[in-house]
Amino acid sequence: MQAITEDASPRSEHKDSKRLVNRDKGEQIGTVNNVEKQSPGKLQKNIKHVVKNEAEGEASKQLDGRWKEAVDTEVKVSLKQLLQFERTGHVLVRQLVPEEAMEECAEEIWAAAREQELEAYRHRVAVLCPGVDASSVSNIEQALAVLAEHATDELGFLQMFNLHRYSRTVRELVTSPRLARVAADLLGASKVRLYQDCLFLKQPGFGATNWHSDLNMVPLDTNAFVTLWIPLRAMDEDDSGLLFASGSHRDFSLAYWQDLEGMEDLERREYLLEDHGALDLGDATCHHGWCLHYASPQPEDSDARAALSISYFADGARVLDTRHARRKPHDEDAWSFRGWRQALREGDLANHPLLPLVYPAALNDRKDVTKRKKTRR
Ligand SMILES: O=C(O)CCC(=O)C(=O)O
Repeated sequence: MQAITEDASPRSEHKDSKRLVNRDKGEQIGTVNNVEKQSPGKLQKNIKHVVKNEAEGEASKQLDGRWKEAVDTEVKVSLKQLLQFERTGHVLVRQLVPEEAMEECAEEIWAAAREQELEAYRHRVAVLCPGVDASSVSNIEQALAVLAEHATDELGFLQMFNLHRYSRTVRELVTSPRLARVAADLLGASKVRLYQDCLFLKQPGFGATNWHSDLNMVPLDTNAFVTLWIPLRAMDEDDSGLLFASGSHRDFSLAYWQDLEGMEDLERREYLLEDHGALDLGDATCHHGWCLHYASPQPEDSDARAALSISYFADGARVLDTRHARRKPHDEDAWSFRGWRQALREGDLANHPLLPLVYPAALNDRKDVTKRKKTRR
C-alpha cells in the first residue's frame, strides 16, 4: 500500500513505494513512473502537442462571452449528491460547466498555463530537490536535468498555481456564481471564499499522484474545504482520473490516533476505493478537503491530461495557530499561499483580497488581481 508520509512531496509517488491494488476492479492501478528517463525533447514535444501555441491562444481572446453567461447562472446539486458527498467525501457533478462553455474556457486556461510552465518546473525542483535553488533554473531543459539528478521522488505532475491571477477568463470561471454555489451547497456554508486554483498537468508517462488529503497542505484551521476538479478535455477510463477512499474524510480516528507512519496502511482500514469513470468535457468531481485521493499514472500512449482543481472554504476559518497543533501543514503548496499567509498572523481570520469571498454572489468581493494586460480575457 502506498504511504502518506511526511516527505518532500505528499502527492508524488515514492520510488520505493509498493503498488496499490484497486480491490473493486481487482487490478493494479499504481505503477512506477520513469519520466526522468525521458528526454527533455520528448517532454517538449508532448507539451507542444497538448498546450495550445501562442497563435491559438491569441484566438481565444475573441471568446464571444457566451461561456460567461453560462457560469453566471447558479445551479443546485441534488439532495442525492449532497448525501453522497456527506457520506463518501466525493461526488460527480455532470456538466458543472456546460460543455460548450468549457471548450471556450479550456483554450484560455491552456494559454495561461503555458505562460506558467517554467514556474511549474521550478516549483517541482523546489519540492523534489531539497538544497537546490529553484530560482537558479532558467529553462525547462535545465529543470529536467536538475530533476533527473536530484529529485527525491518521481515527477508525477506539474502544478500551475492560481491561473486566475493571470487570466481574466480563469478568474471569472473560478469565482463564478455557478461554481461558488456548488461549493457552498456541498459545504453547507452560507459564505464561501476561493482558496486557490491549480492546474494539474500530467504528460503521457508521468507517474501517480500519491494518496493525500488536501487539508494536510492548507494552513487553515477548518473542516469546511472542498475541491472541484475539472479536466480540460473529456477523459476516458484509461486517463488518470481521481480515485477516492470513500468515507476517509469522516475517519476522525485515522488522523487522531495515528502518526504519519500509522496512516500508511490504508488498506487495513477497508475503505471502498471509488472513481467516477469516464468524464465528458465540463464534468467535475468534487472532494472534501479531508478525503484521501490518488491519481494513477497517465499512460504513455495517451494525450496529456490536465485538470483545473479549484478549492473553496467556508468563510470564518482562521489561519492555523500551530502553538498547540499536533503537526504543521505540509508546505508543498506554499508557493500558492505565501502571498496572503505572509500578510496574516496565526489565529487571524482568513480574510484577504487573495482569498476573495465568492458566495453569495451579492457579497462577491473578487478583485481584479490579474497580472496580465486588462485587454486579455
Ligand atoms: O490531478 C491530480 O493528479 C491531483 C489533483 C488533486 O490532488 C486535487 O485536485 O486535490
